[in-house]
Amino acid sequence: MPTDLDAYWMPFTSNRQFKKAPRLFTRAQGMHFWTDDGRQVLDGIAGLWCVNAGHGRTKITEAIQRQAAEMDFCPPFQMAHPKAFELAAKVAAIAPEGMNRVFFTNSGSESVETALKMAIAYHRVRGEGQRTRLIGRERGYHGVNFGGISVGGIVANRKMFGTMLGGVDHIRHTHDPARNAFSVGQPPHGAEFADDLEKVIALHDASTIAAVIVEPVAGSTGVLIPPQGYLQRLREICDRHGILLIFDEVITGFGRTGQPFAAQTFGVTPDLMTVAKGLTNGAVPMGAVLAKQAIHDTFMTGPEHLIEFFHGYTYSAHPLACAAGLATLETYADEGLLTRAGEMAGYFAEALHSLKGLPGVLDVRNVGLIGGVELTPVPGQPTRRAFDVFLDCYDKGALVRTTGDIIALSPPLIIERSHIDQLIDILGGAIRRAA
Ligand code: PXG
Ligand code: PLP
Repeated sequence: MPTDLDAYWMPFTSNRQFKKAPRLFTRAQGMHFWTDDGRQVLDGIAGLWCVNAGHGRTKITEAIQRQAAEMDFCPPFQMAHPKAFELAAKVAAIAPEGMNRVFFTNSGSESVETALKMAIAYHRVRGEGQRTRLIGRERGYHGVNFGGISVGGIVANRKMFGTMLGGVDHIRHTHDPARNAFSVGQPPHGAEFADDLEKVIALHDASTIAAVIVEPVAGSTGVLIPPQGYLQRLREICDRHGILLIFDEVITGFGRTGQPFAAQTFGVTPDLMTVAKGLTNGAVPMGAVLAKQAIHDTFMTGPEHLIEFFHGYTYSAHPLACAAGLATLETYADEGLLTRAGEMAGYFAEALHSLKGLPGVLDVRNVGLIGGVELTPVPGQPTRRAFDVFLDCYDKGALVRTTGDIIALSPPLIIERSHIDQLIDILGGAIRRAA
């Protein structure tokens, strides 16, 4: 245990509570973390929805080590290194049809900012510079930078930070427990929530709107699965009005829902897609925006010596990240991990839904290897019950994630049935004790 815990201001953490009883991991392998006092903890959330191939994968570790020794850094503006092109091509190869242009960032938040800017600039390049509005969704999470919190719909992430971006509006979320509680997989009711977009378009006029951004499955805000037909309807409305559709696949990308991307699982292709997390198995920070070729090509006009898109990061396509990404995609391919969530989904769903009927369980929802369990809040103390469950699970040897009074599960895609049994057993016990 470090002696001085003061200097580190922890992100999205109850700092004072944490520092009174710190939870430290010092080692990770496969499905597990180990605490500083040597306890093994089953990873129920793939680190933070990112370690899809499990921890400590030798191929990835060695690729990073080799790259660090060979070339630590390469400027990404007006210069490049081979692995950046190789990784972009490999990502494009598993992406939905036609989404074959890849812009690298360093996180999901940066991917979101990049995609929003790309959408607005795209319309301007095509002579529709008045299309500047961005439409998000209630309960959306798109990272923590200003664009992302503006289109995002989580009040706590917004209210402290002033007026944010102008020209942003929101459509309603799709959570409808009255009709859809305990749905297995995609809930049957709610395709019509997409029609909210028509209302927003009628209000602002389509000619002012650049893009709509949604998570195919809302993760951070408590695992909201898209109702059957909902994403299709959003796609149709966007097409009808010349509005770009952005899928934020930071959580759903790289196999989480049973296909490489949720766009493929749900059969709806967006125009732009943001990814991060699973791109490098969490081993080195990296994100990306995938664009339809036509969008990319629209920028490729004018004199060839001019920069086409005034945007980029010092660490875009960082060599260590590219090396990690290539080794990660190889690992996914070698082990069939990009479709494994589909194979495990049935067993996972059955185990998860066995929690129905436990005291305080309001809803259970799932898709692929994503699970959500919504609990009744302790009266007057929202988030308390889920946080108690989180602490209890950690004590008993399982890492889960909470948001509000919802428990989220998103285990590494290498998970075996025995791990699922253990995870649900520990979670069920904690829910009982928290009742
Ligand atoms: N978009 C989506 C859909 C996300 O889920 C981001 C953007 C931002 O990514 P970065 O890499 O900037 O964090 C995310 C991140 C949770 C949790 O427990 C989820 C995220 C991050 C931290 C915690 O739900 N998602
Ligand atoms: N701030 C300053 C002063 C900079 O010079 C730069 C990059 O050169 C940045 C911020 C942006 O940093 P990054 O490219 O890592 O996002």
